[in-house]
Amino acid sequence: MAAVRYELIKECSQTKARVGRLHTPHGTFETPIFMPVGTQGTVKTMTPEEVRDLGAGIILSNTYHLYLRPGSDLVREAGGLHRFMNWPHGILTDSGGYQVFSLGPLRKITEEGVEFKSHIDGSKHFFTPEKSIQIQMDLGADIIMAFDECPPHPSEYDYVKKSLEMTTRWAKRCQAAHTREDQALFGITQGGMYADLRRESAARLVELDFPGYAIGGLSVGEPKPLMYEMLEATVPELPKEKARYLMGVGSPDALLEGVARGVDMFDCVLPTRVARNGLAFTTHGKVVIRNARYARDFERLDPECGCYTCQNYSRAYLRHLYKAEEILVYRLLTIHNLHILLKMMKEARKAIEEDRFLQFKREFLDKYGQEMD
Ligand code: PRF
Ligand code: ZN
Repeated sequence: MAAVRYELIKECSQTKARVGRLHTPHGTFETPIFMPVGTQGTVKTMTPEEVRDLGAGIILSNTYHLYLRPGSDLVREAGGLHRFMNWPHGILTDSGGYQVFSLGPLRKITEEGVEFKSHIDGSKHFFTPEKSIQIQMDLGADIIMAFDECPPHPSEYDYVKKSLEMTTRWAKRCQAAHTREDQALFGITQGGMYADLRRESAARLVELDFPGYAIGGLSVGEPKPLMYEMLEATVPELPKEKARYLMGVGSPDALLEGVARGVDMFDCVLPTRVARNGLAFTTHGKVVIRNARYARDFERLDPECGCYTCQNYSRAYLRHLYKAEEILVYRLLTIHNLHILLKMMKEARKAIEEDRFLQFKREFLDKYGQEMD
């Protein structure tokens, strides 16, 4: 039996939304799912038990960061990332492609791979598809990702076409290098903001028969309606019986729009990163806690939220902590943002199962508000 298997449970009658189960060696998770990000082998400010108690089943970590520090050989020596970080549930590692490409002038791309300079000490490194897979085998995540190129936005048609062709060749090299049977290697579709290239990228990858497919190259600065259009071009090319993963998307509205278009998995640093900048996602939209209007606001952060933070602390107190740079506030807002997203996804799954997802999405977004970018 394959290490990771997607089981389709129920389809929405009005949208492409679906409920499924993702079976992995470290547990079975109901989809659609949001995966909190633990870039450096920790979901910042949270213990693994806290992340688990918030309802997360699988988290994402990064090849690029763990390779540079502490080193993937060290993590392997520790018994793999699950044991090293004390997280016995699901882990997905990103291939490093996206992180390396985000380095801008610090990197150089060729057919063989990508040369880059460490953001930590400036040392030179070379990632190839084979190297990314070797590192991800050392880290030992349940799901690992192919090494891809994510073109910047905007990019010319010809560049994106050549890029996706190279990403396809790299995907094949990743498959050849991957030998661990207790891990699943997912392919990553690209294609920029061109619907025909999106379809082509997906079709080429489907020929390679991956156990799951990611949709990469989105949420790179394009307006949300354009991202939704690209999802609509990609998803129909992907097989129904495999999991679909939209990389780097985590705002509440984009999650629901992604689910409506047939996406099963999401990850994003957004909820945890903005929490550390004093921003909370609430049922009624964003709350910027440092705002002077909350100075004497003794209401709960979100009266409709049942999280630890909202049960115990006022906006005024959270604002005070933030202004005083007290580290507790980063934890409290991280708890809240993760709770809101994980609970929203749980409710979305229930709504799909009861075939009222469209109504659920409409009601949620009416309250929360739509964002165009
Ligand atoms: N490729 C990889 N990781 C990613 C992306 C991608 O295109 C994105 C795009 N938003 C986020 N993370 N490998
Ligand atoms: Zn809350």
